[in-house]
Amino acid sequence: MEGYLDLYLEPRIPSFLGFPRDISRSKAAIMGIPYDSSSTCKPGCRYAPQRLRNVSHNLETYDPIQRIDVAELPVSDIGDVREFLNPYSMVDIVSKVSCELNSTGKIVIGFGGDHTVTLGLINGLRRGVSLVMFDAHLDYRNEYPIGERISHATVLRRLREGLAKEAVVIGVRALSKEEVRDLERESNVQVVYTWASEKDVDDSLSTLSKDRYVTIDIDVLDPSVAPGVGCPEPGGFTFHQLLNILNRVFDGKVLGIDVVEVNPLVDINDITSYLAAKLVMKILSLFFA
Ligand SMILES: [Mn+2]
Repeated sequence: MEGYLDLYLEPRIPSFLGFPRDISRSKAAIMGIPYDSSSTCKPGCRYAPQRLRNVSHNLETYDPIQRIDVAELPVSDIGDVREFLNPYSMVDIVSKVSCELNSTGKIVIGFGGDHTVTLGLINGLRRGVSLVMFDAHLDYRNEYPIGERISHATVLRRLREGLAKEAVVIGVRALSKEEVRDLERESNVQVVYTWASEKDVDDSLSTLSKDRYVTIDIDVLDPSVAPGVGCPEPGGFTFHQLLNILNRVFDGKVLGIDVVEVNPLVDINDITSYLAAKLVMKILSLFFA
């Protein structure tokens, strides 16, 4: 059990907000998963973890709403999981690392990578989490591309095979008719479209149990706000709309969280990396509020 952190992770400098690698005094641990083998539009999100770390040093760390300095929180940045091409080995390794962190009581915070990394992160925590997923897409295909069961377009489908006992998917606005057909047989997945009301969001979240895992595909935001994504989809949230919903998600206990699909190779002036870094800072202040 012990020792996966040393075996499978490489330290990264600079770390996110200068957080130490040592986990002995931290309550949350950030890990990067530079994996984008399943990107079907444009690859490049393997570069996101280090880009987020770099830009984090240009952001103010004081949160005027929670009145805390995020850089002073008990958080570690344990580095990046070594790179893998094969999705099965990636899921296996990420799951071992997230399990080790969880067994020492740490909140796990993952930086993708493409959305496939969520499978490994949750697999290491526990089976049967309540999933809150922010995504423009439903990611509920059975195979995508044909023959590929483990990819960023099948994540929700695979999670529903045991890892997530229920799910609320928020910000959806792009899905196939096959996904809609298959979803009609599902009683434990609720889809909250981008055009839904705040009450719809609250009603859906209120059905979830308290052990939550949150995954944020950054393409849930509007492409004008977050242009650096592989598959931009018009009609998304603003940053503040996302934060507003996240606030309500944190009413329940959150076991872990990830931010995926930031693609620095197609970004403009690092807008999306800055946004994702700021989002992680907001998430940290919610964890420690
Ligand atoms: Mn996704």
